Amino acid sequence: MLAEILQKKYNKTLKECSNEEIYFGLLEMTKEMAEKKYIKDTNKKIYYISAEFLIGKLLSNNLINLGIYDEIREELKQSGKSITEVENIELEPSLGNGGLGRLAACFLDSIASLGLNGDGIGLNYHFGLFKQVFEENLQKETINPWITDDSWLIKRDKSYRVNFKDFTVKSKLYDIAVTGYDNRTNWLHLFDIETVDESIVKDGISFEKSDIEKNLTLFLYPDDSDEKGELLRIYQQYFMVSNAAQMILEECILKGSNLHDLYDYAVIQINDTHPTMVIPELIRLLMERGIEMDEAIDIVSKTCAYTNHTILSEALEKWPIKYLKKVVPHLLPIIEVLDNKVRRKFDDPTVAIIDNQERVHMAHIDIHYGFSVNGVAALHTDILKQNELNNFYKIYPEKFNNKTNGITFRRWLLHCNYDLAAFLTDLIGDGFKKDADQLERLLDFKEDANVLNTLLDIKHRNKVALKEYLFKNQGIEVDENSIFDIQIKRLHEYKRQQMNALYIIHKYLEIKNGKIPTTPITLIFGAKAAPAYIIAKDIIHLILCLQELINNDKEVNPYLKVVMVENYNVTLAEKLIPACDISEQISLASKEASGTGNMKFMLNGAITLGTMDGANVEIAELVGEDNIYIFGKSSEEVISHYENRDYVSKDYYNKDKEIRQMVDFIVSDTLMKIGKKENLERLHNELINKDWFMTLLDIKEYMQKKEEILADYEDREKWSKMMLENISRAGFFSSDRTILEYNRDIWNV
Ligand code: GL7
Repeated sequence: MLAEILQKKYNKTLKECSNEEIYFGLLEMTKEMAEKKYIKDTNKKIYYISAEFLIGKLLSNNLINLGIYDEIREELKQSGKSITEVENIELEPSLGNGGLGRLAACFLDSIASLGLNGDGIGLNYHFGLFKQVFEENLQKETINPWITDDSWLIKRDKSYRVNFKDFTVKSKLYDIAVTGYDNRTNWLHLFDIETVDESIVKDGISFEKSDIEKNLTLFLYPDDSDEKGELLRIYQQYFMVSNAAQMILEECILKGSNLHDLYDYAVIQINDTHPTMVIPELIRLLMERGIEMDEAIDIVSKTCAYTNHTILSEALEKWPIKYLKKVVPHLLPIIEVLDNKVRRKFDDPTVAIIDNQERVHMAHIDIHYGFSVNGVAALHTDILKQNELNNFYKIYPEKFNNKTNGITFRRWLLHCNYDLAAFLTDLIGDGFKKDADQLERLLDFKEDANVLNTLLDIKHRNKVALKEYLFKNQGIEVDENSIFDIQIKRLHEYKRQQMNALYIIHKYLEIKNGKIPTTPITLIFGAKAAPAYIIAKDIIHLILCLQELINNDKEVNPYLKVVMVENYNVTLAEKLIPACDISEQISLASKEASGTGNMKFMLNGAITLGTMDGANVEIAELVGEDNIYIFGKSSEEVISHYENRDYVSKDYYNKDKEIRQMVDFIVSDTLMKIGKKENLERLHNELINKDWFMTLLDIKEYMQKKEEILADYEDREKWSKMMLENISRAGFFSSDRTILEYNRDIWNV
């Protein structure tokens, strides 16, 4: 079939075609096949509204889900072509930031793969988050264009008017097909406007923030450190939800809803607080269509459900009323009524929607006027109930529920680790592809030396593949016979990349003093820092300086290597995860709501070194303490330190020589020669005088555990058994399981 398409499109045989031509041929073919699998149904539909969808490249994923990956791979091979090289042509859509956006993408995949009727709704950011480049050991941001003339985007003949205070815009809709694994197609709806002007972006990622008609969908999370930036985010959010609300009502009416029964036709999942304005917007639209306010509120409350993804207060949005007045004054009377109702019912200012500083707490709207509130891992949901949202939990215990996150095994096993998937299929059949729990069958081979050795072999091959990829794409050299210790995730102090960096300093000094590791270690990082997050960028600077120092020191580099990959994204994750030995999940307990990288690593046979935080807790329960390396203070201890304000990092610094040595190395002559004084001094000072995420509290235990896991790596048999345990128990983290739970407890479609 591919051959025919290429013949028609280019008048060439497969052999004669370039990788680019093959890619565009496959794109056309896949889009057509996907569209045919769309089922127009009249039943209730899930609408997953999210500011981010970190979907990654789509070609292989779609070929797998349409059941033709192996066939195409073979066909290409016959003609001397490689699917991996064809894949390289595709640009990764840059529509997300981190775990929250990747989760949304996994969820869409599972919804379609389970045959459920459900679409995603978001925005079509032209330049995405940003593209990270390193210059002088610093992160610089540039645009990340990903939209080309011929892409996965399908332009639809659909448009809505969205009214802001001073002007109106007309939206236009693009769809991306979401193919289910051996199942139906759903859609990811991305809204945009025609007037966006890419040429206004100058000098990295700066642009005039007040010209909304030109900049509305340029970037995801534009810098909001000033008023114009905050206003732009409100414009974006309202644009997203107004389109969503209009589309949902239109679709429901077409299916036969009289709007009084909206919740029989639609359920809306609000992914974090960015889409919260959909609640007042829907109320407004229902009132415009003649429904009384009280009833409209009731209808919308029965239609909307909210997921909380973090307890970090910086991420719980609170919009000043004065800004909302400048952008969407028509929502304010509704928000005020919602607030009044709450105030009349509950004599507790902490649950009010509008606070005494005239700010609107978006999460409070969701909790009062949605029917479900869920956290994303067991520990996180407990913390919401018992601490962060305790006052709400006391009012609405029935609304709170947990939905532990998951990942799609199509992308994070079948696609990214083809050899492992093939080996598992030989061993236990292919039932696990649809029923992830069947991975447990692998446990029957726990004592089988051949199987254990093959797991080690596959890991080795993946390390070689990563080595080649990094060399070819980033000019980085690594040793496939070293231990690959990997930390890849957004850069944030709570994730504590700085703790890992301090450990590197410790190792470096040890080696300098003649203590040589048995097996060389390669520490790999990948992380973007938010452009306005100064300390996060200083941490990147520290890691890059250590990379330069260590990789150029002949005394040290045979045993220790530091690699920070540039512009970490889904594509890189797909190469890094299958090659990983040690998975770093070292957040300060209580702060990582779930984490999903931890699950991807486990599934691919990496061993976790982590704290009892987020979903690590559930991983530990599943694999047992012999198959995971846990350290650090518990979430209770951490929360009590915050409540009593009794953590003083300086005390840890003063009382421990080893800690002092590592921390002070940041401002040593050795490092200052390589790095920037201002950045290194600021970070040094932050660690000693603030250390808000308690690096120094856990670092000694971390170092101890790391020595333990590194030593255990030497026992290849023991290690391979741990790998097998981890892979076998990963079934629970399939997003199919998560989505079945959402559907059972929340959506009921
Ligand atoms: C996050 C959490 O930090 C992360 O722990 C979680 O796995 C993810 C998906 O639920 O959501 N919250 C958040 O704001 N981002 C996340 O990745 C960006």
